[in-house]
Amino acid sequence: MILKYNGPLQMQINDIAQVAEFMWQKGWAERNAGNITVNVTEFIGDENRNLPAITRIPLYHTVPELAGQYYYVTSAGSRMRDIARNPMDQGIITRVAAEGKSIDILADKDLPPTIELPSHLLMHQMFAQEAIQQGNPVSAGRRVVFHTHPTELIALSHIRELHSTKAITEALYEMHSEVKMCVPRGLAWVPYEMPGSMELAKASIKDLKNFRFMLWERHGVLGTGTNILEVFDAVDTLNKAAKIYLYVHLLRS
Ligand code: 2HA
Ligand code: ZN
Repeated sequence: MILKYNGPLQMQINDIAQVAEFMWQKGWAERNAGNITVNVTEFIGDENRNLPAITRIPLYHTVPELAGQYYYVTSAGSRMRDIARNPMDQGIITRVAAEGKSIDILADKDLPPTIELPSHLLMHQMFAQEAIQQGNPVSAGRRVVFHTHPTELIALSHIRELHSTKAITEALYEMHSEVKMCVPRGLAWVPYEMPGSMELAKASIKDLKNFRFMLWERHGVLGTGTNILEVFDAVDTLNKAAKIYLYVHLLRS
């Protein structure tokens, strides 16, 4: 059996491809930088629900709340510019198996998922708990985990005076009035942890309830939300404010 690309699922995959293209064009995706996971359960359709597993991958951290949820996941080492060209050649559709102890790769190819998958699933688990608490289905909550390397925001993460959620948020709000409307809760500050580590995931989880976006010191941004294009737009707006910050400080120096 193969995945059937119904309209809604295809549109989700098209949006992911478009965002991957934007990331590359903006210079936020050098080499294999960045990764994306999107909960596509609402779009999978009856025709794909029972696809057999190509491969089963055990999870060290079980995610029982996510059992039966479907995700698009970028593959390990994939380049955003390649995902843009062919998102199903560099990414996979997965389903979390019963009890949340493993994930099944369903389509199209047997590719290893991003090494960030355990940390992304930890975040999706938090979104699921959030949705369940509010009496909503898991897939109706935040669906997107998006990680990228926006140059100017990373540059700002080197400035010591900006090393707090309050300081970085206020600096960006002051630079560009649009940011407050687009990211009303602000940008959470996360001190340096090794890329890809569970320490980084755990440090991020702490603020994920209250914040949708976070700045990882000397590394990049993590964005979450319901729609990947909106998540991208918010990161783009944050990075524009960071760019203005750098211009203003250049002009003043
Ligand atoms: O997946 O950006 O932080 C590549 C990365 C790791
Ligand atoms: Zn990264």
